[in-house]
Amino acid sequence: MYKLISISILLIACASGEKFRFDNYTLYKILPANSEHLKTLQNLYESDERYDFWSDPVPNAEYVSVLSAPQDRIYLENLLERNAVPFTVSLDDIQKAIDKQVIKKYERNNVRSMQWDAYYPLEDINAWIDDLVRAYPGIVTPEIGGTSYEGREIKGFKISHVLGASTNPASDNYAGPGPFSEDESRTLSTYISSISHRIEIYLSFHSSGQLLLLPFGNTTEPLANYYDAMNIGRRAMGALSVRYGTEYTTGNIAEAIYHATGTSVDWVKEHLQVPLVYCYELRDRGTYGHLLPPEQILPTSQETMDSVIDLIHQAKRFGYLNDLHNNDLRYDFWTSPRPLTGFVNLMSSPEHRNDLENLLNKNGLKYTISMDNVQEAIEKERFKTYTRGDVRSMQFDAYYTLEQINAWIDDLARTYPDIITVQIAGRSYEGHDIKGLKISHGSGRKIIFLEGGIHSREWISPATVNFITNELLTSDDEEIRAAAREYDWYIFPVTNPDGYIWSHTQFRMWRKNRRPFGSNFGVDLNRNWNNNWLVAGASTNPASDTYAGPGPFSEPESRSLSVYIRTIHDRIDLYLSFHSFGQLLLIPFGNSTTAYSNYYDAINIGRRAMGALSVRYGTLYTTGNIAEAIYHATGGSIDWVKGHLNVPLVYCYESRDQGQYGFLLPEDQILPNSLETMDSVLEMIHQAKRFGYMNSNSGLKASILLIAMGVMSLKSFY
Ligand code: 0X9
Ligand code: ZN
Repeated sequence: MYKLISISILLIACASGEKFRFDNYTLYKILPANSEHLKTLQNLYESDERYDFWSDPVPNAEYVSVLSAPQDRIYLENLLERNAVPFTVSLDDIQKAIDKQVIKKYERNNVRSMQWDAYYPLEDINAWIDDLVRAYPGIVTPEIGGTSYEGREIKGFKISHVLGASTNPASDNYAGPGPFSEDESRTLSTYISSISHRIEIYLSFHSSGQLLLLPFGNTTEPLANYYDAMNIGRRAMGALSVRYGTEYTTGNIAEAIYHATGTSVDWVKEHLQVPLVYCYELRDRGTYGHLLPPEQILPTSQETMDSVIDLIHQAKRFGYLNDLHNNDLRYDFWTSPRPLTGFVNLMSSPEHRNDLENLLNKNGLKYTISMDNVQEAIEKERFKTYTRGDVRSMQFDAYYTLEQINAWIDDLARTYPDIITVQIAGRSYEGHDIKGLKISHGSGRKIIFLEGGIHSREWISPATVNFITNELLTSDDEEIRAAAREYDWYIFPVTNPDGYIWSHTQFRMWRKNRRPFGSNFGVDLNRNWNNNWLVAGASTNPASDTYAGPGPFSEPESRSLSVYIRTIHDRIDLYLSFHSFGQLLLIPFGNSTTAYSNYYDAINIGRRAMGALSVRYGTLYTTGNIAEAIYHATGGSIDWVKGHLNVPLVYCYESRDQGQYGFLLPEDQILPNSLETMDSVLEMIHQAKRFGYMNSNSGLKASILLIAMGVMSLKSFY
């Protein structure tokens, strides 16, 4: 957009190694009044390299800012006068304006020392970013958008609570030897793509001209949501004008400022289909141009901030920026929007299908229909009956009711009286036991805890947990027998009994418990635990499927289960929570990607275990932190177990599949899912030991011995 400084000047500057001085360089504000004037300026722009055009001679330009070297002034003024083009001199000697630009020093480790009426060097800005990250842990996280040609990081940060070129290298508009030929634009674009599915608004800040520009730079055609974007933009510029009366013009790039392609905003809009993309050309309108004086910095920033806030407000009014997942009750999200999996499953009733498809199309979201009629798949679900008193009648390729699972647990305790004791971890809202069992071959062992069925519609969860139980009791496999003997296993297949019953008898897709709230029912028991309760990914609306409840541990199920777990927590080495679906292995926490002490161990062990899971059928799981992998979601059981009880290894399985059947996983996949999961649990134990976890007493003795040897060798050293 800006034209070059004469080549000779640049050469002098580089050759001398000194900072170039602009003494007596003059800034002109030229005011073309007709097309003849414009032509004169356009000829000059295209053919004369001596002048630096700070703004372009575009049709309808109110003014054109041009910088001239002292020796070229006379030629310019003569040309303008000869052609009767009106002009004024804005700055007689721009070096004086440059000298006035106070560069303040940022005081390290003190984010409050940053001033808003000064310019800062890169070093200070980067130091300030680092300090922000430290000053706002969990809110501000550093982001590296790539690397510059000279090897500098393109540093940025994320704030989160829960987007007329030249082929002449001498030109200021030189587009480079090819698209993304430059490290800065290429690496930054790669970075932006990586988060693009979550970008709703992309703002690019430039100066000057007081313009708010919309893509594209080569066409004025109203593409995509052009009129929405224009409408939102103009309203926001109204908000910008309130404070100081600064007037901005909102328009399409090609229309407002000449054709210019290859810009960031065009790419972000076209390739990433970000809904709202704007380019600000900040103050002023040619008086100072790029040398905006310090006393205008703060006012410019303030009015811009006003407009950004209004942009968000208006965008919401026009149906953008809506967190459909936690706000729109018309759709049943079978999975939350998860960055790592790249898909979201949701179920729509017939009457809301059109609205949904329109919304998706409008935002350029691709989709397929996995199931046209969910009821048909529900009717295909077959049940087997468990014969009381006969533990062998339990099948592992079928789903069972709560009654049958509980009867089987009681029968197991009678069949294996020496090693099994029935455990009751409290009662549900409707008074059902939260029934589980303990498998123990002796006292004092470390505990592996299995939590199933906290979300009632995820039927594969209790089925898998029951399979593992059976394996621990009946398998001939040496590794399984050893695992059964080495640890105390505490197993609760259905931790949300009321919901589970409801999903069998009334509503197959029920997720929460069944406590009534007015005309609504149920709290999401995996949002009700007292760890960052209601911080992110949860709802305050009892009608929502992610309702967090009236308070942390407000629900009898989560409260009593947590009390129960606390009584044995110091022996728990591994806690596994079973959900479906999506094929993920998740680690805490639901609102932060900050690496806690054994974060990398947990990822390392988890990924190796998922390698083992994939052996049997090639099923692939992704291992990651909850906040990163599945969106922010707090108040979940594993976060509390890790955060409050400091259990070393804590994982959440999201079992099969990846959205083909979702919660309606067909019977012929139950056993395969259970088998591969069992493989992974064994590998998890194996890897955990290699990393120094889950070691029974013999392991402890070995490390004491090692320390003793260390002390002895130190002594001999001195
Ligand atoms: O959102 C959830 O509760 C789980 N996903 S699901 O689709 N089964 O509902 C993930 C739980 C992850 N753990 C925590 N958020 N603590
Ligand atoms: Zn779940």
